[in-house]
Amino acid sequence: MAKLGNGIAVIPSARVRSIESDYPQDSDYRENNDFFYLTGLETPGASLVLVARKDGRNQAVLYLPARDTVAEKWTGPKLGPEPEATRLTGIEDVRAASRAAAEIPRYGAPIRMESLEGKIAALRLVKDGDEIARLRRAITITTNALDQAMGAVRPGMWEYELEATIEYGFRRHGAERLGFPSIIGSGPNGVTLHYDKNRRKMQPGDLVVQDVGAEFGYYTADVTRTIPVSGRFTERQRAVYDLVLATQQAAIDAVRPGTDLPALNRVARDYMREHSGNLCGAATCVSYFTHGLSHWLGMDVHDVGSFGAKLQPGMVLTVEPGIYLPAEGLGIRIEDDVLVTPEGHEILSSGAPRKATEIEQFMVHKVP
Ligand SMILES: [Mn+2]
Repeated sequence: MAKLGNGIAVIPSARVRSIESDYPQDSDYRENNDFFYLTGLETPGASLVLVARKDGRNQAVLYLPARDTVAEKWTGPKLGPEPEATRLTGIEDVRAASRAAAEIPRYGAPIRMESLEGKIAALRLVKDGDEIARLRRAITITTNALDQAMGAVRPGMWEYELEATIEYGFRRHGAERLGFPSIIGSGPNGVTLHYDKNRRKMQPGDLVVQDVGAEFGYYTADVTRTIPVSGRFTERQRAVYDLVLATQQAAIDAVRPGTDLPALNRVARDYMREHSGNLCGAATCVSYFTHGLSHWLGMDVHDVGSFGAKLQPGMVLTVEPGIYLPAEGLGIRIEDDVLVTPEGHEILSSGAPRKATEIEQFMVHKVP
């Protein structure tokens, strides 16, 4: 309401997708993030109306579709415009959605229209305790699944088998869905940043890039671990891996209130440039670090919020340097999820080992 000042916001819920006409990944309903952020509800056909007035007589109205007993025989009970909705949301004024079209124009004559996206994005950028608890849960589910994957991976396994192992771990521990399609890129597929076909048979000596995230309570993790399929890095793989890891650590060390994502990106690239030696040939390895270092993380994997915003406690970002050498079929990315705290930062995804020796120790007893 404070961000609106004087105006009316209409936030519709998401529509139900059709498996025939939309070809969704799956047929479940996922709520519009901004609607969920403001209401905590999953209700197709609903709208939230916020009316902010200069005199402070603010109004919040939740429009919910009437219950349909015939439809409920197929898809189960739904929340209707009744007192239960007030109890769940804290919104006193709940009305039937059939009234919305006639009533919304009466809240006031619009002088100009603008998108609400930026205003809600600014709110979503700084997470509260409940949001951070959801993120922690999503991230713990993800790192546990990556630990399982480390125990399961072996030469001869297909990428999709490793994908299935990880996603089984997600679902088994309560994740509602994936935050994004799982990237399981072995050998040469590791250099394709968003490779998600996952159809190659993994070979002895390969590395496999696993970039995955469980979604829990509408918040998603985004963690990448690159591991040797045979359980040990080659000397060459280890040298490149250690540079990516040290670059990531330099950037993570710089995360604190007051800095920003462009500054962290510079820290990472400066570090990698200075420590490349001749590891990547004539050019420095920065030439093969072909994506950004960080993005915001939250309800969306690439969460909303201004890229240039100054870091403050409660923001959550990824730190994910990589080096991709197509000529060698060698791709390495390490990605962690980092919470900005008053003192500096906390790595939320430290449940999955990152150091090469820790990964090898973890795998040594599990790989035949
Ligand atoms: Mn990411």
